Amino acid sequence: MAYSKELLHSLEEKGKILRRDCIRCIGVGVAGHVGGSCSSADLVAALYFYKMKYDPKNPEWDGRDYFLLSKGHVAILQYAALAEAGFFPVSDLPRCKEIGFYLQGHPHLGTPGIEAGTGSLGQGLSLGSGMAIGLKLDRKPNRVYVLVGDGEMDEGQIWEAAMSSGAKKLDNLCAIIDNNGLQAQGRTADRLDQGDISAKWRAFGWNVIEIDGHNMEQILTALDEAEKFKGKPTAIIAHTIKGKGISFAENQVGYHNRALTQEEYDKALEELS
Ligand SMILES: Cc1ncc(C[n+]2csc(CCOP(=O)(O)OP(=O)(O)O)c2C)c(N)n1
Repeated sequence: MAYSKELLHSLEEKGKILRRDCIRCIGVGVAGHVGGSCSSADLVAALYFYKMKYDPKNPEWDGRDYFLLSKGHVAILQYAALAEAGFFPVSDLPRCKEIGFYLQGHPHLGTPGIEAGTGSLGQGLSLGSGMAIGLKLDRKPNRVYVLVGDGEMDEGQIWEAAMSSGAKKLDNLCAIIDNNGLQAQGRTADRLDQGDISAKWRAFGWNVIEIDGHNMEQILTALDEAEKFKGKPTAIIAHTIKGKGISFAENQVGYHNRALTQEEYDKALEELS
């Protein structure tokens, strides 16, 4: 499908806005997940502002699609998307992680638009798989999207969920793998070499699409193809850059979860403006 330049540009801008919101959320002097938020920002922008159906005034709307942030440590990115979509005020974002506040360090039920508590890595795809089975049993057209980290794929539970979702032909389920090549303390390939991940997902019975996770046209094409594809769940392997959009954080493992100095904070916002 051909997408208009205006659409692609507005979604690329959304990606930048989400990154800026994340930086404001993190603030100065307190650790926050800069790297993994920025690598996933374009994917999340496309989901919330192009692909998914939802109603911010009625988060429990029966017709909604489901999004699960399996890499729950980048909760700020989902909060940014939900706020920009109108679920709650953008001005609440900097209060994230305040004790007792509805925006906590990891997603939890009770925050408008959050479908499940995540953050203990490895669990989101199992949750999404169960939701997809439930929707099929109810003969509903809603779709389920799960964002998984490449480091997170070291968790065995991901592969249990991949195997059962493939076997059950859950074509209403789409896993998006943020393949930024880094995890908390090093390169994913050095910690545990996962080999050819496309071949692995395919072997588990999935339709696999590989894209540049910062190319909006490729992202939209993949999401549309995934929706059309019948008989198998789809895994979108998105090749991304950790820290994308912030020069000093790009591809730097040190910015996985880092407290920014005032200078870094200002520079990040300037670069994303
Ligand atoms: C079960 C579990 N073990 C450890 C952690 C701590 N942890 C948080 S993020 C992270 C690295 C995740 O890497 P990746 O999935 O590649 O995330 P990204 O690089 O996209 O931020 C780890 C080990 C956790 N949240 N859950």
